[in-house]
Amino acid sequence: MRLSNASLDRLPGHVRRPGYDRARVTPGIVHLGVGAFHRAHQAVVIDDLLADGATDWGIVGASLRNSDTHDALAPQDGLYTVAVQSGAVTEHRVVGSITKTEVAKTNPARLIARMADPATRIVSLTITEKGYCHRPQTGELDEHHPDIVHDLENPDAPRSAAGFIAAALSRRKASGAAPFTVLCCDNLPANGHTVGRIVKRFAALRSPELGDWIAGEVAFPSTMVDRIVPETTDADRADVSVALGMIDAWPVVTEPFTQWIVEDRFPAGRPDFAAAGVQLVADVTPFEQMKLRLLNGSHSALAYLGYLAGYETVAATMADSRFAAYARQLMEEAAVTLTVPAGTDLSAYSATLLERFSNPALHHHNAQIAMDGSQKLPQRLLGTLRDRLMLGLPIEAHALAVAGWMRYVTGVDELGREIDVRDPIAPELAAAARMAGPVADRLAPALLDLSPVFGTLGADPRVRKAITDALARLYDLGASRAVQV
Ligand code: CS2
Repeated sequence: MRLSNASLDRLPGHVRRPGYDRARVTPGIVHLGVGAFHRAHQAVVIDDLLADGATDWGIVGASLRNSDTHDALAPQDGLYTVAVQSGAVTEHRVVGSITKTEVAKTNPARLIARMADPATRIVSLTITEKGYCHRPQTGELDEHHPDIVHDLENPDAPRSAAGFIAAALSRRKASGAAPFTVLCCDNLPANGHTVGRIVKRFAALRSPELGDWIAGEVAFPSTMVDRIVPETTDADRADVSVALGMIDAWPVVTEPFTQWIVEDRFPAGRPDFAAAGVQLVADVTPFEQMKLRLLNGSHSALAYLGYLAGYETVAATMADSRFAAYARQLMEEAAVTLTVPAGTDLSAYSATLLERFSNPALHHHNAQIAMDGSQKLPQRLLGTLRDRLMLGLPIEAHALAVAGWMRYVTGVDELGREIDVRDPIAPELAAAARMAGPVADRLAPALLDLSPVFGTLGADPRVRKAITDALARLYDLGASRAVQV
């Protein structure tokens, strides 16, 4: 038996299921990037709100590239399980808020029409950092990105998120309909402003008039999103199907913790997010910076250095007390650069992070977090580094994290085994590594010269020295000993 509307009432009693009639739900949100993170985060919030009666806020979940999520969920009427894991306990919940799935590539016109429909009041996104086709260091649209070049030539059959948003907004402008709100749920700095800047620039390249209309009419609120959601494995699929007594082709596995902080700017309306525990605030910046620098910064550092030391998951890395101490040190160093968000105790926040990273039930692979480092480093590690220099503080711990990335992207681990380096600029990284060889004082400067990642920071002699020294230590001692800085 397969999970679907028809089999819902055959689920065992311990599995929570949608507390509303799915047939009455109509779509109010189009979500771009319907991956594991969205399904364990926003879609759960909406599931709660639908149960509270907000039935006009169903989600149409679109994948921009692959059809795999659609292929798994369509036969299940969009239903899937969220398995919340903590220690030995797993709670299962079937979520019903995604009422339809689309594959943008298969039928771009249908997705644009759905986004252009006035019933769509929010277009939200989790397309990962690289999905924005931007320059991570400056936050500007990369006008030479192949998808952007393609979308400017084919505005009605785009590939990028910016292309779809501009196409749908152009349709709404032409028909006199009010625009939707664009809600970015990715780990980008000032994510609303950033996606706003990218979309406005893209639209202006299409037509200055469209660019002006978007600049004047469309809201791009910022958000801070947080829940650790590892990639689903076949073992997860098997475990969930046993617990359900039926097959779920694509459940998601996550931790108990979840947080969503949203800038309250929705001219086209929004569901009553607060009723589902979302924090609505006037300014997300301090929350977002805290999360990017404390959580994601140490996550990336653990991923590179833990991987190099031979650990497969974050929890396994954290079980080595040297790495746990290093993560704590990174958090302390990042904390002094932050404006503390109202009502937050940074040491309690950091303690919770260390506990979350150590959750042995979550098999969060270091390799997954290590992916796309060129897009992640600026907001996760380099901002802290820059601020600490300005404050006249030492930067060794953060320099070592960057050195960890450098050694990782050479594509060879400490035992000489090949690393599958996944990054939009992987060829450039590989070329730099090949030219320099595994020699710290050649490799570090070669990578620091990559201005899309390091900007002007890479030219600062203090940064060059600290990172080169850290990389030399890493080559001399190996990651497990180097983290004892
Ligand atoms: C992780 C994040 O994969 C990564 O880069 O650091 O996905 C992290 O798990 C989430 O941001 C937690 O909210």
